[in-house]
Amino acid sequence: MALAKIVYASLTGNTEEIADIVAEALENEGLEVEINECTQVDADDFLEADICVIGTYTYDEGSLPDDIVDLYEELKELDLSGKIYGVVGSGDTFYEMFCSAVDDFDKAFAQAGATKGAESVKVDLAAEEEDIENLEKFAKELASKVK
Ligand code: FMN
Repeated sequence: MALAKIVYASLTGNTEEIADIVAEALENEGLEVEINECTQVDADDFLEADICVIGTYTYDEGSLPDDIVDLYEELKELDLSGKIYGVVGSGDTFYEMFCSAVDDFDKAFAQAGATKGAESVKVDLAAEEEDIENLEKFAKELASKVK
């Protein structure tokens, strides 16, 4: 069975909830899913996975969350060729750099040689019905790449 690994950073719970939605949707596609908060894992844990997913919020003026910076730096140095990746996250459209951390991780995975399996999903604060549909579609697309 293919393994999907989801790693997330979340301060107030929105991204954690988004990661949980993706996890459930991937399980429904028949994948084995491991989900961890970013301080509990190292980037090279992605080497065991077939599908690599990052969930991140965005902080001050488009910064990465402090908790996920180390993982970001490690990720860029890995060789993830042959892996499928996707990135999701929460931000706030009030800010100019809406969900820019999602784009940063998109570039980091590409730099590591992984293949993008689905367009990133950016959520304004907490996921609502339409976001949940987008996240489920995201998961389906990722799963279709390893079947
Ligand atoms: N969201 C953005 O999209 N871009 C930003 O630059 C940004 N800066 C923020 C700065 C501060 C001080 C705070 C409190 C929030 C900021 N946000 C920004 C919004 C958070 O990303 C948003 O609240 C998100 O839902 C938090 O996710 P979490 O619940 O998983 O922690």
